[in-house]
Amino acid sequence: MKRVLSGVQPTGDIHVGNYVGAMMHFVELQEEHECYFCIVDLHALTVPQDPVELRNKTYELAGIYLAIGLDPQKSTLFVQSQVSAHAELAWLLSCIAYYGELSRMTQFKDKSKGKENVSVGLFTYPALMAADILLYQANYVPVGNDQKQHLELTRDLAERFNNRFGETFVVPEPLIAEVGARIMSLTDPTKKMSKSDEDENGRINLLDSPDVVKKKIMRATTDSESVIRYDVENKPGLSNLLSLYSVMSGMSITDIEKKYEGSGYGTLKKDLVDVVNERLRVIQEKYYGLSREELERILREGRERAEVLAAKTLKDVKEKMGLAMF
Ligand code: ATP
Ligand code: LTN
Repeated sequence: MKRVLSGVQPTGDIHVGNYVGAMMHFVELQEEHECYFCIVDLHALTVPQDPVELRNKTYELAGIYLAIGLDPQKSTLFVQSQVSAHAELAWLLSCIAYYGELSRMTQFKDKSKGKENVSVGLFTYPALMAADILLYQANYVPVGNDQKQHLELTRDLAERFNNRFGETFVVPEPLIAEVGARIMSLTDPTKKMSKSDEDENGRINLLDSPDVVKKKIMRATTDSESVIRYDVENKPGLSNLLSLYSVMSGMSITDIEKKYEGSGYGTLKKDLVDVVNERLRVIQEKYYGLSREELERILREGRERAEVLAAKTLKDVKEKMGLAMF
């Protein structure tokens, strides 16, 4: 069975962009792959976090993993910081990575722009992400479009290591969906929907109430025409709603265009509210039925499984790099 690994940061509110761009695919993949999904709390620390909030968000994300349909019998769910091999391999890989290539990462450039104090961790973030993936010898990494460059770097580091020290790492492939890999902000469709956006109306959170979802979708920015047509260039707001509709309903964009031929934006938006709310209702019902004890038990078992595989790779890496092995 091919192996899959992905991670999500326990920060902000998990939104429909995270869901349709990445997390929804985790659920499909667990059926035919050996899956590892982690809560990347060490990545969260690259920008200042309130300690109490960070811990709460870790439980929240674990709950969301289960609520969307990840099954701990099929997938290994764990917290990154609880498997110390991640931090250790990240250091070793940061000694293989070049300063120049990390400087070219667009996420680093975006997140550091205009900030006076930027942590070193934010700069070396992609080496930690590479460690997450390479430790488990993952074949596939399901992510949203914004992570493409980090995946390319991970592949480069794996190949560089293999060339220098001998075959060690599987070179992973990104899995990026054709529709939904880049859901845009509802209020500014030129920006991606983001957890860290100050504008709460730009995103639909998985734990939003039906009323809030309705308000956000009905107010979403569109254009002044009234033709329902997928055209990212000229109609970015409407095209974003069509993508969301398509992935959430399973209908193709062409079929949706046909269904709403002659209808106005209001009709499409109202139906989209129903499609989204129905999906969120199922997720929320499950989410609010989970207990902290249950989540801790699942994450503890996940850590134990993850540690076995991670330790094996780390030992091999240290041996090959010439670190003391007695
Ligand atoms: P931030 O915007 O604050 O950087 P984020 O929303 O990107 O956070 P992450 O935890 O970094 O959240 O991402 C989790 C997963 O969701 C990643 O695979 C990422 O590529 C994907 N993702 C994030 N935003 C979107 C989006 N707007 N559309 C599709 N996928 C997304
Ligand atoms: N960098 C990713 C989160 C992330 C990740 C990973 C994704 C950390 N480690 C390993 C896939 C595989 C993000 O910001 N979305």
